[in-house]
Amino acid sequence: MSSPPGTTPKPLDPADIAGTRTTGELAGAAERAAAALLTPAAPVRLGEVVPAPERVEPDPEADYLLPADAVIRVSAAPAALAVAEQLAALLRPATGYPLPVTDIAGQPPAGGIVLHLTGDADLGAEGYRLDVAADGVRIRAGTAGGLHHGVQTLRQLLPAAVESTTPVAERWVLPGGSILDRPRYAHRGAMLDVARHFFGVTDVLRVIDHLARYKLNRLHLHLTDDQGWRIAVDSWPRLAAVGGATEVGGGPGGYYTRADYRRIVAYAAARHITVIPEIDLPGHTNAALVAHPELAPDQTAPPPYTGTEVGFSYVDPTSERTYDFVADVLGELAALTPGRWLHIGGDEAFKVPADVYARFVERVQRIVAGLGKTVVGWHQIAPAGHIDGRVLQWWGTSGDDPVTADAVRRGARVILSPANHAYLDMKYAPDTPIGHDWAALIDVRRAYDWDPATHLTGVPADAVLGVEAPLWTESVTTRAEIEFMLLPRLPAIAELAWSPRSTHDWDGFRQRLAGHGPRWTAAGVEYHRSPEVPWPAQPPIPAPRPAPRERNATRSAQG
Ligand code: TNX
Repeated sequence: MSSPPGTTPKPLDPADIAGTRTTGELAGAAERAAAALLTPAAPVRLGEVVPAPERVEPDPEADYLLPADAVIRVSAAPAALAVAEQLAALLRPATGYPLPVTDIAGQPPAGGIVLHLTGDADLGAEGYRLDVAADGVRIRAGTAGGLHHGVQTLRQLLPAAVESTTPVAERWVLPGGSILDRPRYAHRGAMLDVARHFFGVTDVLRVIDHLARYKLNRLHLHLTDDQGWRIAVDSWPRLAAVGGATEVGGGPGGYYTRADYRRIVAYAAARHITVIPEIDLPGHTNAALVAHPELAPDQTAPPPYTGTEVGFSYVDPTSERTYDFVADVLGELAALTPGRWLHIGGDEAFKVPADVYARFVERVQRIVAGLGKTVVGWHQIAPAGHIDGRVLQWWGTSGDDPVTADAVRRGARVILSPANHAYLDMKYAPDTPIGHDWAALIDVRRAYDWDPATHLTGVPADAVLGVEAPLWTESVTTRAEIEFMLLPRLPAIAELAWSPRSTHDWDGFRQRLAGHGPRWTAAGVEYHRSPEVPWPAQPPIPAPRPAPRERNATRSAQG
């Protein structure tokens, strides 16, 4: 039963072992398994892409073998050239091929990989078309962003070993046929909480890589909270210097300099991802109050906070000094942020009376508008007055929220982050070593099985801008732990955000997702080996071991 070339190697087939009686037969089974391990991996099938493409037309006669002397040819526009250089940088380590990038005009038309910026309006701002033929691969798009997404698809169509950082002997075959692909939603995001635990620039860049792989286009950074202030503000230097020195559990904390933040924004932009920075107001501000007691309602510095409770702190909404602070901080952040959005938080300001809170939010919304930005806030800001373009990020658990529905009737748009489906800080299962469970246990199926268009009663499909998966980090302390919580649920959320509803199919999804396990392994990335996904056999990957300390925020489910 040795695997013919071109089939997936299977180390030890349980059926093979079950039927085995003698030691000779056992040795035979082991030999076959060893032989299978040496056979080349099956070529990926054209539809085996996450998120699922809009349209897939395989042509088994048209497989393409990438030759060692392949050239990447690209339209002569700087943004397209940058995409081509990234493709080359992705493919060079594992293939060991030189893959020079050249201008499309100067080269003969056939062979190699072509990235072609066309005027194709029907592909939209982010769509692409990918054609694999026996003599070459072509990606066409109306924008560099579309080419970038096409490149992510191309990458997934190569054998998993393409993710290796060192050269691998492999037949670099792409399956023949055509893909036409466009996103369902304009907003496809993830959030990283760098306030509860601080993560350095390289960790954030790695998260951006994961977003890019799955065609996400927004990174929301939760930059401030009770436990730490993570962004340098020139006009209020104590915020980062003093407020940045703490984190959950008593670690050293940290903050991003302006140069650090710019580096994150630029790296994201090069991957067609917009950074949405959040300054959480008026609550979740203990770290700011430690640095600036004059902002506190009693003008007294609170002790630094390294626990995981919420809802106790707030900047004084009746003091003009507070609005100076808000205007200065948001002004500097707006100047550093090329993206359209500023997130003002707004969640869990339990100690601020409702009418005072609404007036505070309205004033901060006007400050954001005055800076030329569009305001985003957690859905708690819903009762405040409408301002042009405002966006509510809904994190409830019930699907029924009349206050948010009313804000939508008044003109607000919604990003969906239902905590019981999209919160990546929730445990997968009761025995997940880190994470919370106040909203739900979220296995891969639960992350996947909901529909953004119909999730919120009274919020019509056209009011939904998209989907975002937040990772709160009260219990997440390392890059490996970030990846363990992201993978494999982030691709599930990405598919909800990108793929047409007509492709939605749990069984098909988990089969396609399974092929990503070996990719992450080849890339040295930790992931949770969910039992719901039929991962191909490969060496077991140990789960990250949590440090011994208090990890669970105290919280009850709320909508
Ligand atoms: C709720 S979601 C919070 C965060 C916590 C998270 C823990 C939201 C806007 N606020 O402060 O970190 O739950 O799951």
